[in-house]
Amino acid sequence: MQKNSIQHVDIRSLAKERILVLDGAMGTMIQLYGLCEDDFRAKLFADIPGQMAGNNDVLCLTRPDVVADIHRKYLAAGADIIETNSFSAQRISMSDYHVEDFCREINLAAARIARECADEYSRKTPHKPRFVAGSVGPTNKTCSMSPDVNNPAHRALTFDELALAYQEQMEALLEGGVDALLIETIFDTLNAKAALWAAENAMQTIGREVPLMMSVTVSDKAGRTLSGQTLEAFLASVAHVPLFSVGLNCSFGARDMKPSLHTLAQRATCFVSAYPNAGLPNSMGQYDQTPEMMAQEVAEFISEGLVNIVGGCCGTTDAHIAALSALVQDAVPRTPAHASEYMTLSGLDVLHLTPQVRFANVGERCNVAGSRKFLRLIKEKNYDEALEIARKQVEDGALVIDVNMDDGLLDARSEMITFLNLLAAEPEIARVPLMIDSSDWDVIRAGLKCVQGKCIVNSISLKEGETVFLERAREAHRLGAAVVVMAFDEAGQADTYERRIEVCSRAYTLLVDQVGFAPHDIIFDPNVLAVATGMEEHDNYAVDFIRATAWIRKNLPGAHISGGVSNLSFSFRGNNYIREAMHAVFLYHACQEGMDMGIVNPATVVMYDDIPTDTLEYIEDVVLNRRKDAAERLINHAAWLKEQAQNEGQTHSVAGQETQNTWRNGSVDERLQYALMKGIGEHLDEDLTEARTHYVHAVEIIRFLEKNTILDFLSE
Ligand code: THG
Repeated sequence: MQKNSIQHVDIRSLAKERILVLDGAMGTMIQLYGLCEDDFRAKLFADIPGQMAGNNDVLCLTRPDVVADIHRKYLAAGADIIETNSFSAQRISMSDYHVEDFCREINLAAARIARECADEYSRKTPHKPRFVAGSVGPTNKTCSMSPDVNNPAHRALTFDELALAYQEQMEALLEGGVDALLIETIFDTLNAKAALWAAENAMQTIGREVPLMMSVTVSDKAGRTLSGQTLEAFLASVAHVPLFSVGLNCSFGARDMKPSLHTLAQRATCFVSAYPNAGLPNSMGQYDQTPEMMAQEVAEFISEGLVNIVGGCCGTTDAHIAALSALVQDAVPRTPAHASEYMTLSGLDVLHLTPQVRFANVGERCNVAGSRKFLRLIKEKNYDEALEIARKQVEDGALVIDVNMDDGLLDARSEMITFLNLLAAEPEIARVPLMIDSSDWDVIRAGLKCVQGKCIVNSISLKEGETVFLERAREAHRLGAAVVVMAFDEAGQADTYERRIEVCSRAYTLLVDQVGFAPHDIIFDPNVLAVATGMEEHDNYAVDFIRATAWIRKNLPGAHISGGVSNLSFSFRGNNYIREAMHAVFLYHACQEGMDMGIVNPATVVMYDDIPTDTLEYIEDVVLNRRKDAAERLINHAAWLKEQAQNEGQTHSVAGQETQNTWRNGSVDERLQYALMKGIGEHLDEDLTEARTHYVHAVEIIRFLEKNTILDFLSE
């Protein structure tokens, strides 16, 4: 282990004892020195085109004296932790100034300057050791939003590109001797996940582990990030990494930060930091909150037990930090929250799978192998309508959406990326977590690298042996996902009770003991296989699944159980009523034994309690394998039901994918209002054509919608 610092105190144990003070703004202080283009440029960048002034990080190379002077001012003001002057020093941002090839040098210098100053003060005040946090900013590009309004699937930056840029920066910071890495001003969680990925790589390469700190900036008073996530959703997305601290910076000053800080303080299992701006910027874009005013607001953070680390962001100077240092004397630090014992997933919103959520339904319809319509739409590249399938599932109550692009005629990887990127731009869909479904690991990996939320991988298994299983499990974990484990091993698919529990318990031990998976992030799929196929050896499939479910619940604590429920009824294709009734019966029994998740059609309308007694008996005979001739009897009964329905001139066909939505039954005005509110484009052509016949001028349609839709919306 490399030893750069003179102090032997661990920042982690210190944070347990007292509230630590982080420094203030670097940029604000730099401005006070009145530097000009020549200061930024010096001899080193004489030949670089464009302007260099404003590129603060290069000062580590061209005016290290100024950077050191600022560090010393913050240390003298009482900062326990100073941040390196490296906020934008990765090649993505530095290429704006044509100095991307200097990133390593800038970061090395940034770390060394800060290290030297911190050590100097640690020697001066041995009772108060000082630390250096390597500053890692968000870059000027985002991984989960499109910069092109005409092409929402476009990304200016990929996860891999960003992770490489961050890794280069972080390796240099670590080599230069930082005590921690601070990933800050996070506005896009996917960028932040790339930073965490890079941090692990960098620490591995350099051979030194340091505490990781993260700080988010919220963009609105509702406490969401710019990329739309709530803070709880954000926490779920980064929960795979044991952080030293998580917190808030920048934003709208301390007062406005408080509600969000409450959320973090309540949930975060690590330390919490807050370093706000000096209030809101005035009309000149300057921050004029005095140190006293700011300290008054931050004092509330402390008295309410919300923080472990405080400091300043834009507009703060050493005077502000001195005021904060005075505040934390004898103050009591916040106690970290207990870790949740439940699976927590996220899209834009968080999903806690507590026991109150008795069954989490995963929408099965965005699957090219499971829906002819979805396959056709993807083949036609009609993504608008493909997205409608996702939207409808969310409207129908799906808590998670499964996405599968495995089809011989499709480029599954590229379709997965396109669809997930498009989905990210639809807040009503993107609010739910995603299940990334493929038999090709490359497709799953690519999918995970497109999504800011905490996803589920569907799936991994022991089919190709332990090495591949562990490799994929580790990668899924590092990318922050929960996993579905199919009951498969080297010998094939587990299709008996004994084989199912054998494979699942082996996988559980490997995941928990060797990969470090939390048991609640493991979902077993003990294989829902088709029954009533005419093959006797299939008759006990559902019974064995249900028995295995009970065993897993009891013996593999914390793990969840899921399955592809529609597989069960493949032999009744074409008879949706019987299929849905079979699913209801299967779920009724499996959920009693602990199945708590399932890939299903969320539009299902058949309820267990509504199935007529005779039909129920035929179906339970099949599902529970109660008699030898069960399948034959159900087939006959199904045929009889169909005949009856036809005679009555009505069908039992249920609200499946192809069925008209009820909102389509309204007047044309109502339909247009609904489409506008929900952003549904599918029927616009026909509806607008119809509306044109009701109004003299086209603009009247807009006036009507403006008036009614907005009012309806506000009164909701
Ligand atoms: N376990 C896990 N993942 C899975 C499955 C599983 N993913 C895929 C599949 N199995 C679950 N999803 C579906 C989706 C649709 C259907 C079945 C399973 C289905 N579709 C209709 C059919 O084939 O008859 C298609 C109807 C249409 O075209 O609209 O039944 O087991 N972990």
